[in-house]
Amino acid sequence: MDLKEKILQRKAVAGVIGLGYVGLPLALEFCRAGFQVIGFDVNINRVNAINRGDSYIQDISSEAVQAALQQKQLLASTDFSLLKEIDAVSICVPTPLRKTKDPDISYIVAAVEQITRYLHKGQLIVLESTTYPGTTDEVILPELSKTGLKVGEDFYLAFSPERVDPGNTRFTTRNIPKVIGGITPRCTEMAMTLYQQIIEKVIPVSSTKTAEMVKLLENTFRSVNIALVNEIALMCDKLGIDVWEVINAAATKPFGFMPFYPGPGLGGHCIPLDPFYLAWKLKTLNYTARFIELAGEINAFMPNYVISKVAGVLNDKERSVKNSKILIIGVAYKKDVNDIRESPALDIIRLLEKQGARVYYHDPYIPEITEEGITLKSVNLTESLLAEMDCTVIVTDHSAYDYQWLVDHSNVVIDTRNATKNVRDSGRVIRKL
Ligand code: SAJ
Repeated sequence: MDLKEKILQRKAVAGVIGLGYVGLPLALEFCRAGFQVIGFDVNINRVNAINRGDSYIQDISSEAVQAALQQKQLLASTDFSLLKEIDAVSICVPTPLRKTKDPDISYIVAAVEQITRYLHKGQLIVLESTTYPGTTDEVILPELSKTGLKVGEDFYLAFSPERVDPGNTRFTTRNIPKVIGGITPRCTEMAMTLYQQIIEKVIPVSSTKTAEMVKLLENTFRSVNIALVNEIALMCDKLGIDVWEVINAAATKPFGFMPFYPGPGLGGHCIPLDPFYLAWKLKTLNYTARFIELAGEINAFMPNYVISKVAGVLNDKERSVKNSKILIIGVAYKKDVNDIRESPALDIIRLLEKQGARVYYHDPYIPEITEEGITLKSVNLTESLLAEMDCTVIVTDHSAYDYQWLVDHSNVVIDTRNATKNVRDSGRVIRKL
């Protein structure tokens, strides 16, 4: 029976390498569609948690994992030799940046080395991790072809960008359209057949490079537009204009405009990093991606701008940053998520501590921070604590906060997210970005 038939008849065994915020939801969608699924991860704690029925991913309930286990459809393992049982494998591993802002595709390479060891006829491999255009056909294909098996005939290879938006309950793996580009048309067709079993809308494109570029356009679009609105915020500050009022009024335009909002900086494991995969690739082709570089500079400057606001309000009270008590409200990289990766709050804390401030933070999702040089625990948020603080800085506007209460009991508030837009004036100083 050929792979297509196996997929249609649910006889294909699906594999997912990398059981994080992309891989685990994907694995469960394959289970829900009736496939046998083996999830691979190098982290034994994650593997054991899944096999115990415990979810460590915010958007996935433990009950959903238990249901898949009870149906005997899901097995997690660190044993990559089980790849010999797999008919279709999706690679969902991290693609971070090195400190030099160069891509780190070592996780992809490690996964592909394992796949190559067990590659067999009729297998489909789909890379989902965000990477620079050319990774699939310049790095992965040569490795797999060392086996002597022929792509498009003996095995199939495609790229399909992950589009998971952490914390988004409206758009999930199942209903987010999936772009797919194969090395050959048959590769595209096989990958389409697989993903059509679990995702409502699947969009073919003409090559793996095209599919890789689609994702980078999506996230570069965000990074550049966020940087633009951050610069508009800097201009409005100089002009004495409320940037939030400007954006909300501009957003009444029913066409040709999409609102983005200024903030304390750019966080997360996608937007600050993905565009630099594209910039790096173009550098190898002697081209400078100027928008990406400029957006990176402006977004990276925003934590410094927040510090200047803190210094300004303290100065008005004839206090220095040094030895002042500063409370950071919300440290996750965006509202209502429990992820602190690349969060601008980390830069703000480091900059304040460097200037001798005594920094405290509260975040309902992040009990402690143990990032480079920062070891802090989330404080107990009380009226007396707020009264003790020289300045309260709202960095991440989690929905859980009562912003009226926060403002009423703080001495002075710096609001980097317009979270206090509905707060009744209690005479407290509120500085907005
Ligand atoms: N941010 C702003 N202003 C904005 C929007 C975001 O300052 O107007 C900040 C956020 O606070 C955060 C960073 O930018 O620190 C990134 O925010 P994001 O809304 O882009 O959220 P992410 O990083 O979770 O991006 C994901 C991406 N999903 C994938 O890469 C598959 C992105 O493509 C989605 O568009 C985005 O979620 C989304 O729409 O929420």
